[in-house]
Amino acid sequence: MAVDPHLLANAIRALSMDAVEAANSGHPGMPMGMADVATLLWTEYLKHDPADPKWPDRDRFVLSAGHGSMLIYALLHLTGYARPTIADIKGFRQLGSPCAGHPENFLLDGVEATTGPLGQGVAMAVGMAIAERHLNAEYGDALVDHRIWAIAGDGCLMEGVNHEAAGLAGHLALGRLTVLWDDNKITIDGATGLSTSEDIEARYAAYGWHVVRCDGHDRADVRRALDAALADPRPSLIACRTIIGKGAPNKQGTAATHGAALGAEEVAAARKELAWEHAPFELPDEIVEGWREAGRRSRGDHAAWRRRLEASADKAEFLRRMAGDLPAGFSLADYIQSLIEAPQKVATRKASEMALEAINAILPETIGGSADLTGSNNTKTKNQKPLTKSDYSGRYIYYGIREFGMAAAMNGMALHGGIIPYGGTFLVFTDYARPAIRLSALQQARVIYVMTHDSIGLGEDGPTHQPIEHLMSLRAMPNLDVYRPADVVETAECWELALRDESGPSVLALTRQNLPQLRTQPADNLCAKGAYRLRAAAAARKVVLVATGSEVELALSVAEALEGQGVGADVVSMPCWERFDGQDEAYRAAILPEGPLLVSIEAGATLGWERYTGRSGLNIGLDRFGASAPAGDLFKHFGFTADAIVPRIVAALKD
Ligand SMILES: Cc1ncc(C[n+]2csc(CCOP(=O)(O)OP(=O)(O)O)c2C)c(N)n1
Ligand SMILES: [Mg+2]
Repeated sequence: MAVDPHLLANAIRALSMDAVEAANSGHPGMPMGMADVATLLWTEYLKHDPADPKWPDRDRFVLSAGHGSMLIYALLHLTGYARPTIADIKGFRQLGSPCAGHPENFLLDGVEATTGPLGQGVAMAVGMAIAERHLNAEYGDALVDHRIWAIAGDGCLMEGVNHEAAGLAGHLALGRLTVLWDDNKITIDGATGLSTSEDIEARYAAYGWHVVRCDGHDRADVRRALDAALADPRPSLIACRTIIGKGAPNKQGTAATHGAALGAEEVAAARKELAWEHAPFELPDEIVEGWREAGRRSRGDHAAWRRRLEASADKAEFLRRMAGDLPAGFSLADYIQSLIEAPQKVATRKASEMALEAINAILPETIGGSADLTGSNNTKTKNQKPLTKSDYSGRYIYYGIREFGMAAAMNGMALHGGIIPYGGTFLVFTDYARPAIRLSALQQARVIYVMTHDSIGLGEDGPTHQPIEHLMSLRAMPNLDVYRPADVVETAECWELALRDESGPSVLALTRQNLPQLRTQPADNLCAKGAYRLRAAAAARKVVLVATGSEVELALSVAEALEGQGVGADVVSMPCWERFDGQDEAYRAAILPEGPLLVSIEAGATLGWERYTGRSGLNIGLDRFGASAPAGDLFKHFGFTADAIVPRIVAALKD
């Protein structure tokens, strides 16, 4: 016999308030307010199989309002996922429990995205919806035919990124996407009326979305809205009018329920109000069985899908792509060999395009794009046609001027699986995308950022466009590999490393200006070690020059000049700090030995180079904003010439 849906929803409410109470920390209001909507969604609409949480054709559910994390922990537990267990939930927000403060994708199956930074969940859901349609275009309905659901709060729909993401979703007509808005008219500071009076429904309609409203506590009305969303070809926003903290009789409807334990007294009152007589964390068998039964709902769909997969000629390739494995034997060696045979003097942004020509021809899983700088970022290759609402099979996305939205969408694509997304803008605008880059890193998502115009070398556009602190600030981010290749060969090597790194994002910092090919001998991937000796001192070694990107060429000319004065100088190219730091002590000491004067040269903030050069080393960089002028004039003006640098080194050697 079917269990009363109110009881199912109250199980979410009870678990949420009890877990927050036990932790004396967390957000009971949102899960209690959205319990009814989520119950209907998860018991009748969401296609998933708790016995196989990675089933590729499952629906994706994103809790964009990540502070309501107890909602998803309760849903996963109740529908029968192996984790979280009740013990995990009892450990909510404590060390060792997968029930972290906010949901983290790598801690629990069924948590498709790490959320909490408001707005980004919606934007990642847009990326997932792009991935779904793209893979559907490639593999057909038999293998790819699912939906993306997101729950967003008032906060998600205030954040700027929701504008970028919703604009893109409307433009691409991503009808598989449904955003359920927890329209409770409350945020932390109080009523939403304190800070906003916009018409969100009109705004979403203007983006080209289907918009429908319902009473989030009236099951029939929520069903009507969900059915309307399913029937409409556009992305849907469902405004669910809810009462935050519903069930807590004295606090519901107020900000007091948003982000604090309700307190023993109010929890007791809520138990009475909900007629929930069970002790904390105790769930009656009949309610658990009701939920488990709902969790088994899609088993038949799953089995039918498995049969279609077995019968599909695409099986092996589809599974390879969904697993994130590169094709067996993937390598850029032939392309790199062609460079050794016929050296090229090109900007590294152009070198990136050349590498991509080779990559995109052999990796069908790449989807490129740019935030309206395609011709400057060199992100589009000849074989890429645009991904549009009339042809989702395209492998190039015109993201428009939406850096944050682009980066978040790329996270969504990478998390969905089957796709390796890369996208470009100017390096200086990583600031616009940074919150999503941070989530790429935290979520261990393979997203490749093609960031061009990487220094004052971009020239006349001036200081607004010239990155200074960007390389260093990106290097400060955990689990992000920052590459700054010095020539066409290093660029290809760095691309290969970025593609091979399944468990994290990479930034490729690339030049606008041409650079000579410095690597002319066949070799293994030297960038893999992060830094390597490009030139060994001829005279007795007194100096080791460490440089990145466009300044490696300069370092070579400085070394030549020093050698002319009888001063032996190594040149170390260091395209990737993170990789170098991962080498053993012997390798690091061989490349950056004790004794010689260590000199860093990079046209950006010097902060941090001391870790390699020591306190007595010399750090040549730029700790002020740039200026508008041709690149050559700027390098001269700011002292990035051998004539300016050699005397500084000679003086330092005398100290
Ligand atoms: C980018 C970002 N800014 C601020 C916060 C802190 N924060 C968490 S929840 C919240 C209020 C969100 O209001 P709403 O989405 O309406 O959630 P509700 O109170 O209804 O649960 C804020 C400001 C955050 N998590 N992310
Ligand atoms: Mg709210």
